[in-house]
Amino acid sequence: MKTVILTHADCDGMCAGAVAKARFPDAEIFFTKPVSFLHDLKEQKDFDRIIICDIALTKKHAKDIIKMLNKRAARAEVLYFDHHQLPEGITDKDLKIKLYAHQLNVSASEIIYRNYMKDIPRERVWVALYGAIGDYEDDTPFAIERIANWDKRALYFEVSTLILGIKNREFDTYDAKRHIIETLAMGGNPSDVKGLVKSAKMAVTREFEFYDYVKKNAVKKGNIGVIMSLPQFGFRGPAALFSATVTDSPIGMCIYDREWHIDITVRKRKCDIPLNKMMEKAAEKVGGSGGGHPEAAGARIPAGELNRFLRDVNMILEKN
Ligand SMILES: [Mn+2]
Repeated sequence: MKTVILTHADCDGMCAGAVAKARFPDAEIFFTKPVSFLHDLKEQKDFDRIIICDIALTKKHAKDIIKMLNKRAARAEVLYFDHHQLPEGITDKDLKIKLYAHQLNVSASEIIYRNYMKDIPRERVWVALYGAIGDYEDDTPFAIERIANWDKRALYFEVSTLILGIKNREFDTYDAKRHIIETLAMGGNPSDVKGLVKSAKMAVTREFEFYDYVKKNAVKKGNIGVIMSLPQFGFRGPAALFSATVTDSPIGMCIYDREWHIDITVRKRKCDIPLNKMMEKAAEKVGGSGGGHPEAAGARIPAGELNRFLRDVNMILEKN
């Protein structure tokens, strides 16, 4: 069967893709993301088996995507592994495909690994754990139990190599990421990928330098630490977190003011509200959209709406 794996290009997506590739070694790998999922799916016509990992269904495209997947399911085996919140009005039952394995608060890597674990080497669980740690979902019963089977310091070294290593442009291409997935699928580790450890070291050095930059430039807006328009690539999550840390705020945001819209990344230190819900609510109020995970989320809002957006987020924080 001609198989294609459509996955996300972040750590969890790559690891989920590697589990799929371990199960179906001849599969081709394509990267996609929620905003281009519909379009990318249209391109993948000639496959008998379509495996999708770690791709959220967006409010805007969910209905069209589901329609297309259900149609594809007549001719192809469609398997979808995901852990993102479904848009309102959509339920798991709307997907009439061979398998829709969907669970919140569990990494896509864990979900797909649990599905294929009987058919792949036991040690591939490492890949699942890298994905789980990468998405801050290593506190599930499954992940806790499995991490205890191995030297977790070695696991953290490997997952850090992966997460930090792909923050450099050298490894931010789809070809480089495909090579990493192939390595992991065959039983290699991130540190086996030539140049990845060095790349991770460069990234972590920049990350510490970068902390100094955030320390000097972050401002506190109500209960939010804010850092604006970073000069560097690939640090939006840590930047958001550091801006909370240095301003002693419960949450922090890294904000990019673009020409037509504003991109926001948010992280939390101590806050009980799920960040994805918070972003969705506040962003929609100003005509934007938001989402992600409870611990790590983002939003895109129209230009000029930043102050109103921050005020609304502060109101949500105060009410809690
Ligand atoms: Mn994920």
